[in-house]
Amino acid sequence: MTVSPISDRLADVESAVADGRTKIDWAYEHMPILQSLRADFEAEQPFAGLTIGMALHVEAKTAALVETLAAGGAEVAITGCNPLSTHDDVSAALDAHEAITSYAEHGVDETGYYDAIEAVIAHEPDITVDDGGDLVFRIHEEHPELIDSIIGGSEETTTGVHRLRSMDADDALDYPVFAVNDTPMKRLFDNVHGTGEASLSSIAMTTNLSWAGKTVVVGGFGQCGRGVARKAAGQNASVVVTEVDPRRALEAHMEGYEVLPMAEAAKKGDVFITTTGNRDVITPEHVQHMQDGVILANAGHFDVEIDLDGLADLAVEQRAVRDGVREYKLEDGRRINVLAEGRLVNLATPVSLGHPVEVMDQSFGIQAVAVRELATNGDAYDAGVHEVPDALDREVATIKLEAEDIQIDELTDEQAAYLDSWSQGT
Ligand code: RBV
Repeated sequence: MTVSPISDRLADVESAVADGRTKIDWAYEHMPILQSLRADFEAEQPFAGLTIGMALHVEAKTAALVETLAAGGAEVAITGCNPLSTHDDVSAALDAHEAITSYAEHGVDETGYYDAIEAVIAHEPDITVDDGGDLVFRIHEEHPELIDSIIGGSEETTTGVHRLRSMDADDALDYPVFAVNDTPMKRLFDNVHGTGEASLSSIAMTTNLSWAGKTVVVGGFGQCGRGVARKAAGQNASVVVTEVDPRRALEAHMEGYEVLPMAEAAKKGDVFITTTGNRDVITPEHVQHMQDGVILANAGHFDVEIDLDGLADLAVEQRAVRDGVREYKLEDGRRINVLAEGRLVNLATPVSLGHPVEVMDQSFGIQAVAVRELATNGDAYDAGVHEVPDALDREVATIKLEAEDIQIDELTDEQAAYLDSWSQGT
């Protein structure tokens, strides 16, 4: 089915556009990296004549990225990458821009979600920007005829990069895609601080409950898990970590967290937050061990980490107990509360705002330079997953340091020579 842009679907477009505009302006005001890149793009027009198709969480920071690309001459078509993370007013404000079409709408069902992905693809993008990989996968599955004219893509998140690498390993990825997630400027900030802060604040705002004195079980100790664990500990919670990788488990142990298998952690936790990127991290077997009133939340990209079907089978009753909280009542009376339908809690509760502006400025700064690299130098990259060139990561870091007025040292010639030489010992 064809989907029309969001503006055709809202009752009061004008007030939505005004509200969205206010949100975008606030975010952009705090995004010095995008401001700096936008000034360059306005002068150089690197995207003139190009169409960029995007599927990202459509909210204010993302909008600032989209407008930065449009300022560089791009036509942009965008939709969401999760049905619950879209802010309709921001989507409307984007759609009001003459070079931007936004199809994103909050709360669409699965059909509406994929129809909107199709609508973006119908713009025949030269470059794709994904968070989770849906555009790349859909194009490969349903529209392979477009691949020849696609310069390349970029991918925002761990799960998307993981999917792309599997595709690449199967020789099934037919255009180059930059792994934006894997850059230091993204991964060490957005994944750690962004996921940690936004997950905890979304859970706290949704439940109005305190972290202090709680036992928080963190599923997975990757970049996101360590952020969630660190911030929860910082809020005076006791933290338990579950892992499948022996080195990460040891790392969590050495950071001072208790490490347990989920079946054991299930008995102790008050709040469970999954960050693994894998399915079935919390299953009905785990739920059988849980205390009355526990809170289950997922911070991974897809809603597969908590087995909600299994939980529904186990429950004798279900009801909404607060906005964004669903209670599953078990036969023996215990209540299990699931936030945001098991979708990424940092973006998908009714009060979630996504990651803080500062970290998204970094991530989207990398997105912007990655897209610029494709537009200006795309021929240099073969089909497959590519690291973002380190020089681009440094460029974005340098802009940020300048904006923060932080000075650092430079290597002297002698130091540079020393680092390069293998003959200098004692
Ligand atoms: N993320 N986006 C936001 N626009 O508010 N918040 C988080 C936003 C991204 C983040 O970079 C992460 O990799 C991805 O969402 C998970 O879908």
